[in-house]
Amino acid sequence: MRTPLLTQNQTGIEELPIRLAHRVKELDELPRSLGDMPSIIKVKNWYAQSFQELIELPPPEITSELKATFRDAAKNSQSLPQSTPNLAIPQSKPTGKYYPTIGHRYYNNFENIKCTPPILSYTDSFVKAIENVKRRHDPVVTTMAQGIIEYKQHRKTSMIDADVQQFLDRFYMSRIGIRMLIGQHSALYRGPFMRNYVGVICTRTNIKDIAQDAIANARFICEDHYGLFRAPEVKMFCPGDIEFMYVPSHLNHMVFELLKNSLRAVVERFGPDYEDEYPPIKLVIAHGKEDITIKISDEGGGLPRSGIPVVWTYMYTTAQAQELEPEFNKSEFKAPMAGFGYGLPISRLYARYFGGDLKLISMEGYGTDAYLHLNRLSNNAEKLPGILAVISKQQQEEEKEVEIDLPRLDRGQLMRILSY
Ligand code: W6P
Repeated sequence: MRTPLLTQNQTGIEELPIRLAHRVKELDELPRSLGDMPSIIKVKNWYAQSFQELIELPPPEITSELKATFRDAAKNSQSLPQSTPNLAIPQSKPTGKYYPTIGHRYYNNFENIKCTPPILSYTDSFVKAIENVKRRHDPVVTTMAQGIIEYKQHRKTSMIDADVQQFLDRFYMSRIGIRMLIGQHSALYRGPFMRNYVGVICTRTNIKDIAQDAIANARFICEDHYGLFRAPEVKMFCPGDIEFMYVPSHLNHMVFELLKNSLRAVVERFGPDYEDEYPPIKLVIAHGKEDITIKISDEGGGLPRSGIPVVWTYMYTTAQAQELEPEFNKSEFKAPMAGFGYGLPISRLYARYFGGDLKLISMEGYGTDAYLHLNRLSNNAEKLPGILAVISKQQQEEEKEVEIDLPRLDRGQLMRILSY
């Protein structure tokens, strides 16, 4: 087996085949009653295929002449990392500027270096390969859900729901990590290169803007689904503009998911004919030294306390979807406003991925409060390898050389991020 050149920059992308291999092993070691389900096997094969594709990616041809060219260039330029494995420089970046990547810098004004076709085409084919992996794995969540349905229909053993729950929580968390890794690497290579962004991480994520966006989308989906003229109102309370480092798409996903649940509860409690009487949903944003919390409160009638754990389970939700929607199929699975779906447990995983959490507190007969706790990732940075970066604000505003620091994470957080 040839060793592929996976270490292109320090996004940790070289981890990818290892993670994929771990998932193959875990899927393979599931109790047979679950692991033998056709959909689970399908998913396992995707992971195996992706692993193989990466391992077999032909390495670039690096001639000794090329090596010498780079060595000379490294000598002439103090700041060029001596051991830069990142040989191919994306052509789309402006000349002469430093571009932040994680732990490395990209340069594209190597006057005396020609990025020879083999190297460029390797980097290119590498990014294409990982993007292809990402695309292949798009339907993993729905296919695993299908696998759980198959398992429930063929259940022969006493494997309890808690085991399935634990497995899926781990499995989906790992999926978030893998997709983050690919997304980050591909965004750093391909762009778009936007101000305040490092790959898919926005160093100045504006919660208010994201919440506003999620509110508009969730209300639109709600109106569409129930045929309403006006969905319940969502009142936002936000003390000014709060900016922090986060992955905007994750934040959007979570807030949107919570709002859909609240809107659904309100509309279903009062019925579609009482549009003018819906009590508004309240969205409160608070920030302190450590936490940023978003609370979403609805008066949708709430859940009994015994119903709360059920909201987080994967097995229950598939069962529900199946019973409530006889024509349930894959395409409907992701339908807007559909059931509890997998939206809540997966949103909680997104929150936990960066050290946050998602909690529900309900008053049966009245309504539900969802608390989305986000971690304020420290600017007071310590250099650590990883996939996160903080760019100091002043330096960025001055558009000077950008110093890249990594956020201070406690050991637990770091291990979590690095090990998924
Ligand atoms: C409900 C059930 C629920 C789940 C998640 C968020 C909000 C709500 N409201 O009634």
